Order: sequence, then C-alpha cells, then structure tokens
Amino acid sequence: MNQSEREEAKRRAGESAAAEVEDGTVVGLGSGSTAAHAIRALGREVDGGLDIEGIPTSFQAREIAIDAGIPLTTLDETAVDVAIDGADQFDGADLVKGGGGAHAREKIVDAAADRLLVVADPTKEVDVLDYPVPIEVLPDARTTVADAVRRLGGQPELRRADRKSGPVVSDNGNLILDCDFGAMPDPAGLAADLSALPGVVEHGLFVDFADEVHVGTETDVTVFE
Ligand code: ABF
Repeated sequence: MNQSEREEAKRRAGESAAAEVEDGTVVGLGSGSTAAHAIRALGREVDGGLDIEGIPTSFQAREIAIDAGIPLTTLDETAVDVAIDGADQFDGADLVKGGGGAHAREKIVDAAADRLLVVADPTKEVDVLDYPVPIEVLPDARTTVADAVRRLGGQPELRRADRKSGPVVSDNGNLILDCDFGAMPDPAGLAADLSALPGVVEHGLFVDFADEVHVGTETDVTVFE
C-alpha cells in the first residue's frame, strides 16, 4: 500500500466512523492522522447542521477540531456518548496506542465514552500485538520504570524527536518510554503489570477497548464489531 492509498484508506475509515455520530451527542475526538479525517468529516456535518460537542484528546486534536468548527466541551461539563480514535495496532478490541504521545488523555476520554470507534488503515491489523508500548512516566521515574520494564522482558527506549534532541515531553509534561516487548500474547496481564509500576502515568495498551474498528481500504471500509 503506497502513501496515497494509505491516506485514502484512513480517510474512508475516519468518514465511516464519523457517519455514525448522532445529532445531540458528545464526541471524544482522538489524535493522529486517521482520527483527523473523522474530525474534519464531523466538521462538515456540523456545517450542515449536526448538533454535537467535541472533547479533544490532545492539543493536536483540539486545533483540528477548532479549525473544523466543532463546538468544544470538557469531561467536567458532560459525559461522552462516543469517541473516535486511532491506533498504532489492533487485534480485535485490543489496541496499542500512543505513537503520537497522547495516550494518557486518549485513554481517559476513550474509557469515559459509552462507545469507542477505532479508525485505522489495514496496516494496523495484527493477529498478536507486537508494537512497542509507549509508557508515559513521571520524569523522576524514567530510570526506575525502564529497569522494571527490562525485568518484565521489555526493551525501553526514551522517546526523542531525533538522536540529537532532548527527550520528547508529553502534553502533561512527562517523558515517554517506548517499550518493545515483542509479541504480546497476554496484553491484559502485561497491562496490569505496567499499571502497577510506580511512576507510570499511563501506558499504551488499551485492552478490550474498541466497540467497533473501522478499517478503510482504497475502495471501501470494513467495520469490525
Ligand atoms: C493516536 O493516533 C495514537 O494513539 C496513535 O498512536 C495514533 C495513530 O496515528 P495515525 O492514525 O496517524 O496512524 O490515536
């Protein structure tokens, strides 16, 4: 799949999920380029009269939503009816997320939603999750969490924009360790182990989170439920 075919697949996935959003609802707005297609599609619907409010999951999603003309609200004001979000990888309802570094806020909004619609291109679908798991850590815990990840069989890598720059800092002011565990046949067990580590703010294993996965291709969309 070349870049333009992949972009077309992302657009179809995003628009497919956006089409399920009902009038008078509150929508969690995910991060990443595929979710951005859903946000822009919702903006066009709002322009046509759809009455929704959006709760963005990152600064990036907020900018796209404002540009799309979607009225915004917060979790303090209202419940979330449906969330639309991307993923780095999915196996059924289990996801790895956080390639964009926004997984802490994404998980808050996605978990608060009555339904989570994941949007993806076909390259994200696997039989066993094996994508390196992003872990957001308090800066003081970067070494202790990295050591614990190694004891759990992972290979932690402090996320940097490039080799020469300093570490990436999340929207929440924390650091991110990308942890390669290889194949993860028991994502629930690993998720529990990671959540228990002192200094872990949030990890990118979203176990049994997706209610639907909209997978675009160059010509159509498949919706897994
Ligand atoms: C966000 O979108 C992240 O959780 C995930 O890493 C990323 C996927 O981005 P894209 O849709 O651009 O592949 O939801």
